[in-house]
Amino acid sequence: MNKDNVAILKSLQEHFGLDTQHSKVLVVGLGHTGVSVAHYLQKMGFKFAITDSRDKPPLEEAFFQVMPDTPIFTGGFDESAFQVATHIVVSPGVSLMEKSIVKAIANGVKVVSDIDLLVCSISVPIVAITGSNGKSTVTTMMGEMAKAAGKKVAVGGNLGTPALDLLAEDAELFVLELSSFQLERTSVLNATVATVLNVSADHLDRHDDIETYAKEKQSVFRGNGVLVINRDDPLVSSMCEDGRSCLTFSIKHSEADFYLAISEGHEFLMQGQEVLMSLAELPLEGRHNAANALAALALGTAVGLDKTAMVAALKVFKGLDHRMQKVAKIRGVTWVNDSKATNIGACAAALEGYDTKVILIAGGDAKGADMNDLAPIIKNKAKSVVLIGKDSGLIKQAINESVPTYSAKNMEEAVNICAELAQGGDNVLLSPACASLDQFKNYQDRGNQFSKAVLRLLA
Ligand code: UMA
Ligand code: ADP
Repeated sequence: MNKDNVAILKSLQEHFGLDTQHSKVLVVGLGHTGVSVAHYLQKMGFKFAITDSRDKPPLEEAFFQVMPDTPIFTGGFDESAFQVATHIVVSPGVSLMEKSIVKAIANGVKVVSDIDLLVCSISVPIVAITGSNGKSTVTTMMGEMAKAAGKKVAVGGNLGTPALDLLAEDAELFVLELSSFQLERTSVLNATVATVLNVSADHLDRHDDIETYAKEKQSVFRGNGVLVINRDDPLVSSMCEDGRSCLTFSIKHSEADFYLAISEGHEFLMQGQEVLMSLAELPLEGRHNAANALAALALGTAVGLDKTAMVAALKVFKGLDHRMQKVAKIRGVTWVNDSKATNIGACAAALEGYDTKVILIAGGDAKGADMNDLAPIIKNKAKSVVLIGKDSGLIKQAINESVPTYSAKNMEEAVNICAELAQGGDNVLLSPACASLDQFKNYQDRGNQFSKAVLRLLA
């Protein structure tokens, strides 16, 4: 449940020195986070302004309609606005290394995140989920499990609904997907249970190196809640802390609390000696989704969800669009849309799930990742690779002719090349290992263009 306003203001004052009389808050970024923060600050009676570096942020007009009196500075981060601010709430898409922000922090301005504001506003358990891959899947799974167990649950964060908008739901449980950007600017999170699902190279254009990125992820464990640890990931395993209650999951080791076991040729999701369900009953493709299900079961167990309800929810969970989503089977060729694979780890997990070699479509913006890390698995699991996008050269170079590569100008051409290469029984997988923004509006647009081009093959 939400705290009452008096308790919220007390908590904000204690943690951040925020008070409605003296504090002046600058909201940096007029995106979904910025708008949710503005609504929150207005409701709580704070003085605030907004700045966005773009000339015309798309949400500006709609925002102006509902809050015409809010000062908005666009077309650059306004120095004068930073000078009068006592606190800044920086949207996750804006780097803390921005000149104006670095200067403001050096001058004693305090950084508060939307997640901090949420934490100070509720008195119910939080389940916090981070990792390089699988966050959205596990967050959604957890939400479905909690609903099946009869909980009034609010599900959001990086997943889509900004954390502060979830307050409207006055829920008894919050399930939050948190990105490394959200975590790096959050200081008071104390989740009842938290997990780092895995750590693989991502966003290295924003973080100094993978160790720094892993540290940001690890901060999800701040406080004294239960840790849910992936035993199969060495970077995550090393995050176990002495004296903390810890649940482990694994698809490789039966010593974990939640694990996979084989019996008479069938695999089962297990907790200790108890069979929870057969893996065949999980309607999702890929072994990484077995890991996701085990993680979700561990998280649910830590907040006391009913086991039967959790398992029932998993058995009907169909997964999210653009993640290992089967588009069509045409003339014996199966086409799979994994457009959300925006980093090497996700593409590698997708490839690992196949027993036979696939035709892979990859490429886009590599975000500073080293494509040499992807080359061995491509060599093992791809029979040919069709490359698209800005950093296709990096992948081609890394593959170094160990697998035939083809270049395509756009998605339609990539699909057509795959259609020529594929024979009955083949799988064609779009799993780009890169961000999409160099050629597409977003990963959804990339996935939709893929699906449309595939369906045109039917004509
Ligand atoms: N902005 C600037 N200057 C900059 C960069 C951004 O002024 O240099 C402005 C943008 O113009 C925008 C505003 O800042 O108007 C806010 O941008 P934002 O990028 O923080 O976007 P939001 O709309 O607030 O969405 C954010 C998350 N976006 C990012 O982290 C990039 C959303 O995650 C999240 O769903 C939302 O908050 C609610 O919590 C998206 C995402 O891509 C899905 N996340 C990354 C990922 O999953 O890999 C981390
Ligand atoms: P995130 O929210 O962390 O981006 P998603 O659930 O949206 O995670 O999945 C993103 C990509 O990662 C998809 O390509 C999906 O197939 C892949 N993926 C999902 N779970 C895992 C996992 N546990 N390990 C590796 N890759 C995964």
